[in-house]
Amino acid sequence: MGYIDEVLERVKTKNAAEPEFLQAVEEVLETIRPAIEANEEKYKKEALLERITEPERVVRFRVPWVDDKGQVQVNVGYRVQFNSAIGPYKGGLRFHPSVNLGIIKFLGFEQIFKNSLTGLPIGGGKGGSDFDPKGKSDREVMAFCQSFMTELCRHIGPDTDVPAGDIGVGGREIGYMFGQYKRIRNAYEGVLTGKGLTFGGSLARTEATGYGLLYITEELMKCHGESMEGKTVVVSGAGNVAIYAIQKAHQMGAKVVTCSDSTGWIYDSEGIDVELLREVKEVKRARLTEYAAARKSAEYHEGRGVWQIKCDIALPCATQNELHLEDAKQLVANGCKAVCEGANMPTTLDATKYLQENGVYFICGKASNAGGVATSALEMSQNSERLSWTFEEVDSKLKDIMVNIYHNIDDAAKRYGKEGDYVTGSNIAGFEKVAEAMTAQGIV
Ligand code: NDP
Ligand code: 2IT
Repeated sequence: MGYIDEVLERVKTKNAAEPEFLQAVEEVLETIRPAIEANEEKYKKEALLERITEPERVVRFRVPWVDDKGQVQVNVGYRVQFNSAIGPYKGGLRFHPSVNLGIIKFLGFEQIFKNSLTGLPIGGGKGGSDFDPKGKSDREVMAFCQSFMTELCRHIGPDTDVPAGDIGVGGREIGYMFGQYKRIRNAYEGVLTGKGLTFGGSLARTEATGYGLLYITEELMKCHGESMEGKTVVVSGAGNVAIYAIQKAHQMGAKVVTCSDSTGWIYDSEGIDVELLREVKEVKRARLTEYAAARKSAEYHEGRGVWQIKCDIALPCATQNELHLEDAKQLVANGCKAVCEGANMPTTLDATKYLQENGVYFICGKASNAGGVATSALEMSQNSERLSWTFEEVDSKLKDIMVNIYHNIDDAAKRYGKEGDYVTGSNIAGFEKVAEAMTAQGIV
């Protein structure tokens, strides 16, 4: 058995109850095979793959808080500090009832390679809780965030680990957590990103993941002799990533006809009205039924279904494993040309394979959604120099980063004779930098 297969077996045995983590590891290890085989003896002696698949540190803690009825509630908090070879741990916090250690580990593992692809000095980490912000009052959310940070603040710092948002964590939650960190540590520092603009946040961070997704999609299309103009786009999700992906797609002359949330989805033949969507989701925190009620051209459907709509480009922007093999078949049958992931691991492994084998250009999340964390790293730079850059400055850096990522993953795929396989290209390009840094730093 070769080195990769030995490690894969061991990872599967040790983490048998963590299917999402195993899925993420399998995708990376299977595709970096040619890069590993070129240096197999060296990597095996250094146990590089055993080290890269084992988090440097996992913190799990109790989060007690009091609800509006005076009842004490208890949630679980996590921070997985996965790899600090190229910089301080960096990655979001997810608040969602489905959160468990395996999900946070998969996200932390992905983050190592994504952060490497940005070209910026950030390591990989992720955290969160099984707390559900849905239906909670602002006071309850604040009570939870303060309790969560009371424990988390011992483990993070601006040069150690810098969390940010993810599902269920946006500007409101980051604000409450920043306030509590500052109060306990008595330090005004850039320990979180995605902060409000009045207390150290960066312009364009809110938009960055969605905008970055469209910048890389546009570059992909351009390099295949196409433009975004006039394209029909299908988007899933209706949160931070989806909203700004839709906005930028429209600015580029495409028409986005769908979005979805955890209960249903919208088909809007006139194109999604972003301002209305923002009002429903960002301001009212309501369901998409309110969008449909306010707009004649919109149909609301319960359940899932956006991938059945005919499109040129599909952008999954909700959550992991939301695009299955049967969805991939439908997309191919409808003539879809490109799938670029805004969410983390939204496409199952068999769906990915099917899309690639049927000539659909496919860019995986660790490349295509890297604009969010890249802009977080730009927020860290601004905090360090105690200055704020203009929206245009940040946005133009973001665009350069995304275009560079496209060419780096394209080149890496070509170097290993896998032209057009952007999953292999992303994983190899992300891995090479981290592996070199780990080797140089000795056995740690
Ligand atoms: P939000 O919480 O802002 O939005 C998530 C959206 O997906 C919501 O509309 C939510 O529905 C919908 N959704 C549908 N099904 C599910 C489900 N099973 N679990 C959770 N959400 C579901 O999150 P983001 O937009 O920030 O994140 C979306 C994806 O993008 C995630 O995979 C995240 O990891 C990834 N990502 C986020 C980045 C960021 O900067 N925020 C950066 C890079 C990746 P509802 O409205 O009903 O809650
Ligand atoms: O998945 C991700 O890259 C994020 N949720 C953003 C992380 C960050 O640190 O901005």
